Amino acid sequence: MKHYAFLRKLALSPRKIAGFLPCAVLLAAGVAWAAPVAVPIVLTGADRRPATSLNGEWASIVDPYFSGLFSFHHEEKANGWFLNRKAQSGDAFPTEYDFSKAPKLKVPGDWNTQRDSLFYYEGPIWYERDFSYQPKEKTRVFLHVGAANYHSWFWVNGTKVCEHEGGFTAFNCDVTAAVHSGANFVVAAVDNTRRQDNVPTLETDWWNYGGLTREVSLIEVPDHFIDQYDLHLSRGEGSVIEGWVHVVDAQPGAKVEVEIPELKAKATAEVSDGGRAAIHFDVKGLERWSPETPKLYKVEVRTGQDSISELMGFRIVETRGTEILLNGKPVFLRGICIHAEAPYRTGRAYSDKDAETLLGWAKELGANFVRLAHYPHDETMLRAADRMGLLVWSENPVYWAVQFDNPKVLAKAEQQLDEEINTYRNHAAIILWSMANETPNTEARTRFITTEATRARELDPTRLITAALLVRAEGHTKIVDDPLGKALDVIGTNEYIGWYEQKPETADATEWRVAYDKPMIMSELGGDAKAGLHGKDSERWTEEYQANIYRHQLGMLNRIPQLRGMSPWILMDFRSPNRPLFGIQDEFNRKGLISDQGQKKQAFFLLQKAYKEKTVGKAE
Ligand code: GCB
Repeated sequence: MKHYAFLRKLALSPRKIAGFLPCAVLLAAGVAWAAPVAVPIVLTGADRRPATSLNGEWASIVDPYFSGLFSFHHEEKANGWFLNRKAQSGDAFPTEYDFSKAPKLKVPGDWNTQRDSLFYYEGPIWYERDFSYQPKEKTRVFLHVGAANYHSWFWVNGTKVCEHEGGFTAFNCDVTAAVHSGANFVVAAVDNTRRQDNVPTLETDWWNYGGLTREVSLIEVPDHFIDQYDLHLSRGEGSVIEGWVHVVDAQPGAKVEVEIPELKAKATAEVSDGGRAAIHFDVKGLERWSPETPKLYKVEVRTGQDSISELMGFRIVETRGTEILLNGKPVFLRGICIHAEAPYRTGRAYSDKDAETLLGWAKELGANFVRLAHYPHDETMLRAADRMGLLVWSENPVYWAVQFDNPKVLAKAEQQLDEEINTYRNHAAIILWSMANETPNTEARTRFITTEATRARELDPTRLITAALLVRAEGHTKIVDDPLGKALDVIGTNEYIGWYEQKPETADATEWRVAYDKPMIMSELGGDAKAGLHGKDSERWTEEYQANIYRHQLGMLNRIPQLRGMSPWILMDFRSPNRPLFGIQDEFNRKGLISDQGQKKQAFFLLQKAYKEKTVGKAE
């Protein structure tokens, strides 16, 4: 993007130097600059660093008018609730809040499923938590936030430490200057108000879960520290691992080491201008990561006093004509879409257990691929996918009709894309970065998403770029010619024959015309069924009707020559306010193959059979 050109010349990503040039970055992002506000940074592998957890119970105050931050004339208050004031006898003014008496909310966790009165709540809520801390010499300390939906503000001991937009990416606020020895407190305000110029925008088909939805911790690093790194297998012959390690505040000539002890392989490189050390080394005897052999290696990344021990797989993904190649061999993606909805308890998923359950079901289905829709999921999902051998489609939340002609919205989308890629770039499981879902075919849209795709390729040229497109029809012919296809490596298409259009049987007579000589993934298909509701194949909402959609779809999919994958909609029922049909939907999208309480529907077994017997998709 144009605003970032001056940063690129310095070979730095805007997020990376955000800590040093906060005002410039805010201006670049089109945000009005009032006072210097620290911009959070990305720490790759944050979950591999020793951390002090701040999970648990936080005091909470619901503040629908945001009077804790804004005065009656809507000016930002100097004595807002972030001061965590305690009333004193003789005070000349009343203190109208008290965190020590306020009810609690659990972190991580959305607020909607924790308190009945917050089920539909959209607005700001304040959080407060006490912690004790002992500052150390030559140590920087970051407040790590796994995700806060959507806009969040953080203060430590009354000092503002950062502000962040975007509900699905992790960020880290430098709190070194704000913490002190002994008792400390952190206050957060989180606002999940939907706005037209947000990403995502006003309309989505999932619940707008608010709050500190993922884990929060304190991470200590030495004063010269590794913030981001990228290590991957080079495309081409042999086994060469390449990439870079970036060191913040690196001394001139500082050394970086990358070691894979199991392979007896080690690289040493010098940090150059801009803080990056280029890595390039041969490894012998490397077992490549794949769904069949999800081999992970311990990788040590070190500089000076700082070190991170990663668990990484190495593999190559590329396209050849209409094929997707994994480690040089054609692969068919037998997949399923997944929302970050927590199995059994509903609400936003965040834990290892949630990930194991969801991805365990995907494995049981016979999948080798999951589309993590429609936003970046928690890193626990990616760690589990690496471990379990599931290829991943990871998605930026440019969903439906965001304001494509608004440069501020582009900056928000790019910021979230940067955070997603820089946080998750070392997960072997991820093969596809998806730019968007079901966007309207307009010039502004095509320009916007092409800009995003260019940005994604610059940040990470090792993966494939995709998006889920809408498809048009002429009679029984489905036509894939959305101009956005030009910007993609792999075309994703969504269709709902048998549910939103025509009958399940119509699929038998449907042909596909695809204008691009590229691999295609049927990124959505399906229909609703209430688990346990039975009837004829022709009766909507029954398990039989849903299974019948799948039966007819499978035949049609096999007739699309360039189809290289599929991810039906969706693994498990999930909450959506668009789905009020009483007694059937009850505010759940019921297109799951499994109910939110874990009951498998008939379509699960039908698809499982097709995946296990490989009767759908190209032979590999
Ligand atoms: C779609 C959307 C997805 C919805 C689904 C549905 O096309 O991509 O987010 O939930 O359809 O169930 O209508």
